[in-house]
Amino acid sequence: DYPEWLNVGVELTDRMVERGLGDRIALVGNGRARTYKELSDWTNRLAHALVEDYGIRPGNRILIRSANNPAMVACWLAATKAGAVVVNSMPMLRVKELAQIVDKAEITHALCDSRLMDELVTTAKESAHLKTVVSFDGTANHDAELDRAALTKSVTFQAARTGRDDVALLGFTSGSTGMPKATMHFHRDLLIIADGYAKEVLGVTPDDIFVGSPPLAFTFGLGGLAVFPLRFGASAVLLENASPPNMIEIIQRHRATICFTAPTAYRVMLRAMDEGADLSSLRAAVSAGETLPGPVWEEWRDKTGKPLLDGIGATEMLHIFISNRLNDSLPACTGRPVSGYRTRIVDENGDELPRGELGHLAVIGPTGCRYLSDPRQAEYVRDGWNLTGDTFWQDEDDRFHFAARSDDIILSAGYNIAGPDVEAALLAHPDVIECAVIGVPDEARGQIVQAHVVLAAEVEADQVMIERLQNHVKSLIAPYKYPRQVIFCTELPKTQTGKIQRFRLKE
Ligand code: 3SK
Repeated sequence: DYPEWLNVGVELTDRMVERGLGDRIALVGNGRARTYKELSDWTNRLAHALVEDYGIRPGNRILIRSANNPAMVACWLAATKAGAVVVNSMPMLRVKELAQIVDKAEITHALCDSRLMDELVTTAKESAHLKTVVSFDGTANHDAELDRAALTKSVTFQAARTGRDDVALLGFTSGSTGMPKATMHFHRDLLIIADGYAKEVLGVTPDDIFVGSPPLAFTFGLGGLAVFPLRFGASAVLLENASPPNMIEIIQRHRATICFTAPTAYRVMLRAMDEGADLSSLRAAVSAGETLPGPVWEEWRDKTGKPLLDGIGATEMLHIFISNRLNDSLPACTGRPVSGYRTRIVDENGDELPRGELGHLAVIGPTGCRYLSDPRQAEYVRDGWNLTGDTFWQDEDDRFHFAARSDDIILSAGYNIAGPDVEAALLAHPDVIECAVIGVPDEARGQIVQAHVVLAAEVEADQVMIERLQNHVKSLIAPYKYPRQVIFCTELPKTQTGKIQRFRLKE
């Protein structure tokens, strides 16, 4: 039940000041902390500049290019207050990828961290749509074009009269297939994910301090590191460098209470705890974006006494829609739907399958799925149900269990093998840092299991190690699942949001 006229930029800033939270810290980053009152004033000044100096009007599509820092959040909120439709993008994107986004979303204006201008200026030169690129200062100095324009503006701003169902955000899928899709999200969607997942699953309060690694350009990061803290008067520490060692240092320094990151980083945190790192301030640790192996969940619970909260989300649905709960969590299990979402397991025809059977995960809910002018809408959304591309099964207790991305089920000698089962077994070996499992064609078996493994630095990558890993897998899971081929590598191909690109290993 949200009011008909709603602007999420206002809700996350000015409204918090009205609620008496103005003196609390909202955002920390690049050596400075900003209160809610400062964030409200800052975003209002920026919004004036966007409207008065750069001609931004409701409905204009704006791209923001930055690493995670408070200035990026301020630009996003200011553009939203002005009624623009925002696409957040990552610093790693190059001209080709930027041009795809600019074309698809018909971007007219871009706000860019002054340290990252080159690629965007080149993109604008070649674009029929993008005409205005404005720099902002992502450091704490406030000394770039937009900052200077905002300096003298008023700290009050009459936000655009946006409807709750007006589009506020375009989320681009990570494009693991090379053809990114844009998903449309309304002003109300950004509140729904906070009032659903963040309230119900995390129980966020103003005393929480958020930290994490996903880029704000990825809706996992925008929710977890901006919308969730700001909706509840909590604080977020934003890191331009969110490498696991940096995150560990920041968690300890700020006594962070909620962390959003991926399983690989949690594995590094576990090793750091062995070396004495104190992560006891974390009351909730959210893992998504990749499968969380059962052994990592177990070790985390043993060391911290708390569960690692695995969940599945999608840019299409804006955020996490199935999740474990702090008091209801199991290893190798994704949990139950978040309030407001319904999920089911279906066959190729969209018919629901009985409990225990593997099938395609379908989800329906208030936040999606609406692709921006894309014929693939009909392929991925049937009768309102979004087919996520994941293979899952549901147990008798209504919990959902991930098997594999539907493309990653391996059919070998009549067996269905879920690549993530083999990966979890390999990851339980102390010498394995990361791995990815795929099926490769084989004359006798149809497909065989091939593992790509990154070993710890000091370990010899030889035939003895291959056999050791194969025997290790056979000792943990059904022997027919063992990797008949093991390839050692120094790193795995990943999307810019950190997902392993198994399709590139297949290529
Ligand atoms: O894993 C994802 O793709 C995702 C996307 C958006 C929000 C949350 C998640 C986990």
